[in-house]
Parts: sequence; structure tokens; C-alpha cells
Amino acid sequence: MSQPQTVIVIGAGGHARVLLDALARCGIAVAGLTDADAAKHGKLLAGIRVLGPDSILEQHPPGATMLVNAMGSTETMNLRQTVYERLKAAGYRFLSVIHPSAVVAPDAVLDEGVQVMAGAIVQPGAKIGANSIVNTGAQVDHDCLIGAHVHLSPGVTLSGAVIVGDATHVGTAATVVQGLRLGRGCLVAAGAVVTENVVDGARVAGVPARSVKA
Ligand code: JB3
Repeated sequence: MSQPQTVIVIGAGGHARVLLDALARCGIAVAGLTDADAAKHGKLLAGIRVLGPDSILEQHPPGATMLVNAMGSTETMNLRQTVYERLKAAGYRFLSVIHPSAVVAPDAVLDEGVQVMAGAIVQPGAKIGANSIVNTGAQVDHDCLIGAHVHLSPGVTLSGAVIVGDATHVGTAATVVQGLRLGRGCLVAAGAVVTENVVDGARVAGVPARSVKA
């Protein structure tokens, strides 16, 4: 990005720290962060000030401002999706962040606000939907189709042509065998090895992965 606009990061937690590092390495200056926690207001995160709650965006109109969504994920993608949709509805656009050490094939398609973190790999023909995270060292192989608001946690491996539905969370170091489909709003536990399709809203864990109760 040649940076004609002010960049503000939404959220000042752990994922924000990782994003600030990636943005700095990309040479993108950040004007400040917002956070819902008043105790963080006025404090610095990696040298960048937490300006206040999201309402301070009133001072930064959509036409002159790009946002970075620093809501991460634990078990669900709800908060990250809600923040994205609320601020999109207010007219803002979200910057995509690609760490310089990530490998992204030239013909891979990344929608608005996608974040590809350090050491991640996105292979040819892959498509990543809006507001999704390919976290540290995750691998998305050829022709995978990833929905919107998806979190691929650190070390996840998706073999070729895997389909992942919107708002699904794939836990740390989970593996999905080629050609399978994970539905929308699924939770794949850390370390799982998925060898069968997973239906919408399901939670699976283990090797091989089996359905578990919430
Ligand atoms: O696993 C890895 C590598 N990273 C995880 C990441 C993907 O998700 C990380 O370990 C955490 O599990 C999680 O990081 P995240 O989302 O940064 O969580 P946390 O450190 O708890 O920070 C979230 C911040 O968002 C807190 O400071 C909240 O106060 C703030 N927050 C919550 N709702 C909000 C809102 N901030 C704004 N601006 N607006 C909100 O609506």
C-alpha cells in the first residue's frame, strides 16, 4: 500500500501485537489503535497509542481511513465477524495484511481484510474470503476455497482443494486431508486430523477427528 490514508487497528490484544509487527515490516504506519477496554486507553502497544473506544473513529471518516481488524479468535469467530460487519456498514474498508515472510501464489485470491501471518503459505488457485486469518505458519494448499471470517490457527495444514465454510475456526496444528469440506461455523480442535467432511456447526477433535459435544 502506498499509504495515502490513515491506518487504525481495531483491538489492542495479542493479535494486534502480531499485526503491528507485520504492518511495520511492510512499511505501513499505524496512527493508533482502538479498544473496548478503557484501562488500555492512552497506553502504548508496541509503541502505538490506544486512542480510545471505537467511537473515536468519528474523528477518522471512512473515506480517509483504512482499518485493520485485530479481533482474533478463541473458539468462535463471532466477535471478529461482528466488528468487521459493523464497521463495514459504517462505510469503512479493511486493509489486507501479508507478512513479508508469507508465501502467497500470484494467482491466489485474497478478499478484503485477509491477514496472512509470518511463514504462512497460500498455494496456487487458493481463495481466501474476507476478514479471514491465515495465522503463523499455516499452510493452505492448491485450490482450497476458504470462506469469510475463518481462522486458520498457527500451524494448520489444509491439503489440496479443501473447502472451509464461513466463520469456521481451525485450531492450532490441525490437519485436513485433501478434497474435504468443513462446513460453516465449525470448530476443529487443536491437533485434530480431519479425514471426513464436517457438517455446518459441528465441533470435532482427535486423530482421526470425531464429533464432540460443545
Ligand atoms: O493464537 C494466536 C497466535 N493468536 C490468538 C488470536 C488469533 O486470538 C491469541 O492468542 C488470542 O487467543 C486471540 O487474540 P486477541 O483477539 O487479540 O485476544 P485478546 O488478547 O484477548 O485481545 C482482544 C482485545 O479486543 C481486548 O483488548 C478487548 O478489550 C478488545 N475488544 C473486544 N471487543 C474490542 C472489542 N476492541 C475494540 N476496538 N472493539 C470491540 O468491539
